[in-house]
Amino acid sequence: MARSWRNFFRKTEEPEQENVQAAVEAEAPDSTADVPTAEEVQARRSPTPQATKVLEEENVQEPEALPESDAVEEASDEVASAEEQESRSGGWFGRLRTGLKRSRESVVGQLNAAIAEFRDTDDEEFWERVEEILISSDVGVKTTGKLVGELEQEALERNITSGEQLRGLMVEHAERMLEGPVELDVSHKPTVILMVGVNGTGKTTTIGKLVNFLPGKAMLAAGDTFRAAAIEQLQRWGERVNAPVIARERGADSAAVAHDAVEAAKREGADVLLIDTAGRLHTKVNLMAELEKVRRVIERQLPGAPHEVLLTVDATTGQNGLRQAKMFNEVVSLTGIILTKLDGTAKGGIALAIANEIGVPIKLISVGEQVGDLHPFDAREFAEALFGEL
Ligand SMILES: Nc1nc2c(ncn2[C@@H]2O[C@H](COP(=O)(O)OP(=O)(O)OP(=O)(O)O)[C@@H](O)[C@H]2O)c(=O)[nH]1
Ligand SMILES: [Mg+2]
Repeated sequence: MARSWRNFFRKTEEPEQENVQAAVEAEAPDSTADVPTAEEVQARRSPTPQATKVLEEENVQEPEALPESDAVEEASDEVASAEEQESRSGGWFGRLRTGLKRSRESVVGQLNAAIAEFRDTDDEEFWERVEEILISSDVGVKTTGKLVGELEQEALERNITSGEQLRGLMVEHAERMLEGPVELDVSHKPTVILMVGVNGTGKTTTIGKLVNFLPGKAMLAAGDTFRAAAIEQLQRWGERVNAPVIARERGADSAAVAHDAVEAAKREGADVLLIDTAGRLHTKVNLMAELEKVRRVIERQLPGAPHEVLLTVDATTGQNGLRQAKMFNEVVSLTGIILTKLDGTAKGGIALAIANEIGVPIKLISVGEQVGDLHPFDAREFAEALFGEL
C-alpha cells in the first residue's frame, strides 16, 4: 500500500503566533509599503496574451482536475482514495517501475543473472559483481561499499543460501537506508516552503502539484525573477490551484519577492507559503550566495522560517544529483529532497546515494507531469521497484 497523502503533512504543533507577532512588531515601518493586498494580487494574476503565448510555446503543462479552493480538505480525501485505487491497480507504482525500467533492465536484469549464480556467501566474485551492478546504476562507490558490506555480513550471519533470500535482504537493506522522516512540516502559520534546485529539475511544477494536496490556504511567491516567463508560469499554476501569487517584475531581487511574500502570507493569514526560486547550478558561487540571501531574508521576516527547504533533483542526471544535494545542503540547509522524472530514464540508485551520503530525507517523488504524478516517498516501495523481481 502506497504511503498516503493523508498522513503526509505534520500539523501537530501549535501555530507560532508569538513569533509571528514579534516579527511583525520588529518590522521596519516602510518595509511592507509595496506589498500588494490579496485583491491586488488576484487582480494581476491573469497572464498577459503575450505571456500566454510564451507559455503555449513552452508547452507548459496544465494540471488536470483541480479541486475548488474552498474544498481542499475534501479534495485531498478524494485524491487519497483515487491514489488508493491506483495503488490497488498498480497504477503509479507501475509507472515508477516502468520509469526505472532502464534501471530494472540493467540493475534487476543483471542482478537476476548474478543471483541465479549465487551459491554461497564466500564467493568473492559474486560480491564484486553485485558491487559493479550497483555502481553502474548511480548508487555510487561509497554507498555501494556500505550496502554490499552490510549485505555480505548479514548473509553470512544468517547463512543465506538462496538467491531469492538474498534479494529479500537487499530490498530490506535498501529500505532501511532510504527510510527517513518524510512528513512535510506544515505546523506553523504561516508555514514557509522554499523550493530550490538546478535549472529544469521541476521546482515550479512541483509547487503547482503540491498545492493540491496541502491542507489550508496556500500562497505562492514568484521568486524566479530571472528566467523568461517564469513568473507567468507560476501565475498560471496559481490560477489553476486558486492560490494568490506574490510577484514583482522580471529582474527584481528575488529576496525582495520573498520578503513581500512572507509579509503578505502573515497579513492574509495564509497557512502555507511556497516560494519558487530560479534554477541555478550548484557550482555557481554567486548564484548560491543569492539563494542564501533569500533564505536569510525569510528567516529575518519570520523567525524559524523557512520551515521546509526542498531540493528538486532530476533523477535522470545520475550521480550529479548527489553533488547538487551536497552543495545546496551546505548553502541553504535542506529539509527534504524531491526526486523528479522517475518516469524517464532514471536508474534510481541516486536515491540510495543521497539518503546515505547527505542525510537529508527524500520526501516526495514525481513520476510525470500531471498533478497526480507527485507522491509521498515510500522507502519500501522504492526499494522494491529498484531491486524487486522482474
Ligand atoms: N516526465 C516528467 N517531467 C517532469 C517531471 N517534473 C517536471 N517535469 C517537466 O520538466 C520541465 C521543467 O519543469 P519546471 O517545473 O519548469 O522546472 P524548474 O526547476 O522550475 O525549471 P527552471 O525554473 O527553469 O529552473 C517541465 O516541462 C515539467 O513539466 C516529472 O516528474 N516527469
Ligand atoms: Mg521554475
